Amino acid sequence: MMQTKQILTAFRYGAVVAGVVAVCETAAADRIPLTIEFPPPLSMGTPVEVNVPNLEPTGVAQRRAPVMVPENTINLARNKTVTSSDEWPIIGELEYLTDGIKKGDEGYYVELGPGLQWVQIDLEKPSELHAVAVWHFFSQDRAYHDVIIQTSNDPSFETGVKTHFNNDHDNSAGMGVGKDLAYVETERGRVVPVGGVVARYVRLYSHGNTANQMNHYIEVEVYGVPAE
Ligand SMILES: [Ca+2]
Ligand SMILES: [Ca+2]
Repeated sequence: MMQTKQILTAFRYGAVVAGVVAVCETAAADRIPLTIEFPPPLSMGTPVEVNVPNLEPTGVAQRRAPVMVPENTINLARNKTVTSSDEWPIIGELEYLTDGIKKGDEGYYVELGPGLQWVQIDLEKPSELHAVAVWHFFSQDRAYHDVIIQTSNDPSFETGVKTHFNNDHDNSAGMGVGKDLAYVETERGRVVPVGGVVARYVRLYSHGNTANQMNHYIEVEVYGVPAE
């Protein structure tokens, strides 16, 4: 009797494991490489030295494999509401972040005040998210300090916060030491995988850059599966 029970349990366990494996394989098979439309590069003029201790070597971003996403993934951030720690930008409007225009020229970026600032996008519904793409500014060689990308279902980011990217190597922003590298901005921005996290809000921090103390954004895209 005992033996039969054990065998049955083992059989059930095996069936469950096989089922899970099958589901995972299906999910992986349905994934496609995320396609992102990159704007044309801008001629940079005289190269400027970018001096930060944790800088990513040149060209690494270009060689990175695309993020694999479900087929029905779209940019959920398009035309969504943006708020910020700096409600009154120095140049431009917060709406520029989600207007779909990714040009590097004057007139297409918003400039926020100096110091640590954040921008936040309300996706309106908790959604399964796979990647966040950000373009700060790419008409000059520069790296932004303390780039931190988080998601949460709490608009105040006090609870349930997940950090997906953090290059604050000395914890000056107070959100923990970040292991990600600083990077020189290009027309390819930065695409950060967020692993299917379910969240309504996306928040991005920065603390000036290697050229000046200001914070800039041209566009932020949040790729995910639209909520039902
Ligand atoms: Ca824009
Ligand atoms: Ca720092």
